[in-house]
Amino acid sequence: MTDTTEFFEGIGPIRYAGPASDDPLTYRWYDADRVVAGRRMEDQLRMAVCYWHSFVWPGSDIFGEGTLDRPWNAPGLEPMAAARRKMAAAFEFFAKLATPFFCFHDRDIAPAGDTFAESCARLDAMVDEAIGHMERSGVRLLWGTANLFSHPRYAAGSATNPDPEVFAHAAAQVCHVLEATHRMGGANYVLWGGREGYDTLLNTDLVREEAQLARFLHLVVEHKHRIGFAGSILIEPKPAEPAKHQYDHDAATVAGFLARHGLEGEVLVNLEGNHATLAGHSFHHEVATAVATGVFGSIDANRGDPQNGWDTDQFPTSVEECTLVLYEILADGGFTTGGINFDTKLRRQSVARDDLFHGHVGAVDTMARALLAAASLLESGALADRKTARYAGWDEPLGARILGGSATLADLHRLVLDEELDPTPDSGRQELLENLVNRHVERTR
Ligand code: XUL
Ligand code: CO
Repeated sequence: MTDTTEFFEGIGPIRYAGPASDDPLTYRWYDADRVVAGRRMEDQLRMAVCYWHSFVWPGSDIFGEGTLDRPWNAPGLEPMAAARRKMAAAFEFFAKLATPFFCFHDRDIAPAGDTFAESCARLDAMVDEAIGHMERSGVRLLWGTANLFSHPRYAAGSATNPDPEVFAHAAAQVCHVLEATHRMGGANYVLWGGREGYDTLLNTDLVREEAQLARFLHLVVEHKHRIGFAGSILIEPKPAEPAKHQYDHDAATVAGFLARHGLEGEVLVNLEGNHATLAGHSFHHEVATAVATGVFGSIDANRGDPQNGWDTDQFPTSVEECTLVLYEILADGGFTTGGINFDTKLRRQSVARDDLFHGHVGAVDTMARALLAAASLLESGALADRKTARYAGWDEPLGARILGGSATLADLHRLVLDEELDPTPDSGRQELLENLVNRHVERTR
């Protein structure tokens, strides 16, 4: 039976109230029906709440236990009754926040059973429960994923495990969750490989592990086509944590891996802000690189903390940073199957139940305001015009000869000698361009 307790009494639904609103539980920028760059804001941003940090995580860290007020995680309940209660809380939250999507791992929504068969049966029952909630609330699934990192069997990796029986187990689990995602009408399926890497090279065969990972992805892609899943398969790059080194390090590494193994066009990336920081990149860099290499799919919008070097998964608050990210996405034509998942968690001291709303309301408004600034920047054409002018030489005869392959190294040697070529540097105008971006961020209403 579906739990009918109201967990967030007196809150929501969160409504648009305009930039002058001082009520912290209203949207000042997110106006779902407002058309921006040709689409409703809701359809342009495709925002999702993640199940795990918001409804599963109790506020524990490696030094301490849970701190958060999470009455849906009532101890002592039978595991499936507890799962139903947690799901009722989650869907109440999604509907009250009024964002269109959510994301989940199999283990977030259904407890593992004693056998693989029991785990599958429990997941199927909770998928049915979720479909009921989705039909009633209109909330949709941005992506599903399998947890291939918590169970001890995956300590040495799932696809990249030295034991093929573990590979088989991971394949069986992904097969089941991919089919569940399909049944729920999910727009994407994500693979995050936290354990696909190594802790020491002393016991690791890099050649074998790369071949195993490629084989695994081919199996997933084949199965996607077999069952008629129309969504995208996405890899979520991260350089480290929990593995010391993770194979899907960043967007460029994944693009190279896909090309090496004939997976181009079949697998895209889900890029996370905090993972970019951990890789020594900006979020902007990761998105621009994925667009440039043809692997862009979706994003997990969160941020790290410059004072520490781990995945803090904080709510996004920088309009400027998100403007640059959304500018690249809009310039590429906007999201197709992808969207914005808030893979965000509260601070451990944010113990009040409504802190979950404050975190998300701020994140939604940050993305909405960034969308307005990105659209204004794109519409002005200023950055694109500057880039076109900067590379104009490449459309002239010399550039065309070089890129067309008709000029040899020796030809260019002769050309520089004969014509005494002596190019003068042009200003890169970085400061002017940074100020231009800021003007769009400041003025957008
Ligand atoms: C871990 C992470 C995951 C993925 C889904 O850093 O980001 O939550 O988003 O497995
Ligand atoms: Co993530």
